[in-house]
Amino acid sequence: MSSSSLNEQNISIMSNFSGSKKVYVTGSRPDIKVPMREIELSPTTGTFGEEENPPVRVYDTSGPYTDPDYYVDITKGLPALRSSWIQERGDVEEYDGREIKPEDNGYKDENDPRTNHNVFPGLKRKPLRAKKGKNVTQLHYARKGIITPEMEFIAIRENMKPEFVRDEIAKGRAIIPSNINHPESEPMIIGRNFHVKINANIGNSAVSSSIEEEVEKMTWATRWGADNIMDLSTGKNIHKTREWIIRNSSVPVGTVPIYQALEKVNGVAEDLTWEVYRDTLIEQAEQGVDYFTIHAGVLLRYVPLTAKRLTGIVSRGGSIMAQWCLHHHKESFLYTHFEEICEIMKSYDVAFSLGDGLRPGSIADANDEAQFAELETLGELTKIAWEHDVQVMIEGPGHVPMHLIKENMDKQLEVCQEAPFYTLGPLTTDIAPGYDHITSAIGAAMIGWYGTAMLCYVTPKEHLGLPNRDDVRVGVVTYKIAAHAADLAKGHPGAHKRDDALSKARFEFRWRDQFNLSLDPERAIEYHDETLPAEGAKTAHFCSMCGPKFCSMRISQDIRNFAKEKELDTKEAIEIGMKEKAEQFKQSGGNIYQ
Ligand code: IRN
Ligand code: FE2
Repeated sequence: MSSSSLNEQNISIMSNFSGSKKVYVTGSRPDIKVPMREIELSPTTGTFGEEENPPVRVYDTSGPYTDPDYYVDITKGLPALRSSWIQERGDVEEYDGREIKPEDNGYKDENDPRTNHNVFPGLKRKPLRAKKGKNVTQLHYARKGIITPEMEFIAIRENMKPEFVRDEIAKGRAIIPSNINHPESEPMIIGRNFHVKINANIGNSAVSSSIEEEVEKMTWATRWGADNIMDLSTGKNIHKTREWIIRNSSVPVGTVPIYQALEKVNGVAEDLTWEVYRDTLIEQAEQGVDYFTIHAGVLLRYVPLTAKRLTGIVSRGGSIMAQWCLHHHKESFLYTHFEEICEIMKSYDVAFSLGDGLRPGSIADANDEAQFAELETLGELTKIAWEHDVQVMIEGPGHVPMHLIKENMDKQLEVCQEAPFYTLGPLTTDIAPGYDHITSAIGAAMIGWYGTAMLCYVTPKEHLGLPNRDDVRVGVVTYKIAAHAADLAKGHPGAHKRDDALSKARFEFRWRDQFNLSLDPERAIEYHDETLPAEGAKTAHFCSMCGPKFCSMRISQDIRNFAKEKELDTKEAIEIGMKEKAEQFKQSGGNIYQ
């Protein structure tokens, strides 16, 4: 595939949702421009005149793609919005970086034409790293009392005070994944006192999918509301795929570096070494990966605890490390070299996402000894990372029935000293392959309510295959529902505004506004139009669910108008109104099915 084919509109240029426009709120300096999506609403027209409905502003993850003034050229990548912030702090230096070797892309033969060293034609960039003795993490700055432009950006985005953002970071309760080599990213925060975030996993595998498709999945996922994406590519062209994704991603990008390290040793877990792994971390940090899943809690002595499980070890990274530990009968190099990993992390500001390699993979295995033993170790590692001022979040399960979910959250907060929790669902039952976005969104909503800061999406293809474009959309929207339901339950300030605006639009039969305010306006309109496609139906006072006569919303509106006209109080009006309705009903033949 050539780069030009990528430019020939294979990537669908992202359009904004109908009725929405992109707006920016400027901070204390002109280069802090926080994007928001503004949904315009039509006025309420009633029997008693017209009344304006103010536009609703919502959190916007779609990046410059939905800005009509932005010319998209994915071969050049996105503008480096954070570049000057990073440089101004005076803590970074450019350097030559690690030479990209053929095996970084999965090809052993240097003459293999697919080994394209010129990985990103539009950008000849030298990586940055911290100057000797410097630490460039947001946690380090926060602890020094500095409110960075990244923190101010987030304060505007979340409608919070900048000092509060700084304080939450300093306490380790929240993280800003923000590698200095990913200046294209729009700052976002993961912490339980902010909006609950969602992550979408994308990535090719040995059997399916191309670079173009992966870049498209990334822009597509963020259009629907993904706050983060993880590139879980395995197979060929890993380095190149990741470069394209990062250069075009306005959201933080996470990876699981052990996957690429395993490719470098031809998929033989026992051949992995600390050196191969360390080089992979540096390679990815230089590219700009914002957080690494590192399964450093899978200890040799925990592996036997999984022997009696119904589904053993289901984490990919966890099983690779378990195999290595058993084969060598040694403690994992991720654990023994943890401090060296911290040194790398703080030179680039890569955040830890401490992996749950022993998460339960079935309802039967939930909350078992292996799972909680690993969590203890993750708590211990959190302390070490914090000594280095490295940002940390903790990964969590998995498959957990509803009554066992709260224990997970409570334990995590205690053991990991309130470092943000990032969970995969959890799936609340095992019996619905094909619907695991739903089995898991139930658990995700619950654990989000209890305090999980980020939810890793699950698509309908979970356990069955690699998600395609539509699965990504369904997965993201499903998780936006879980995250928003949690925000409402936690009483996140302002979270209900969109609900209120949508309900008002629904009650007033402003169909267009109802669609535009919804998480998936395109699906809403499609379903509506399936039965009532005519333009007139967009203002009609009913839909095809109950038909014109039995619309409860219409009846209660009629009651209100009736009360106003006759100057009755609502109770009287309801009584009289109900009588009238009863008469109408009887006169029409009294058949509810007509
Ligand atoms: C999130 C919480 N627990 C696991 N995850 C995600 O699972 C993790 O961030 C990564 O995207 C994916 C891969 O995990 P394993 O199977 O390698 O552990
Ligand atoms: Fe599973």
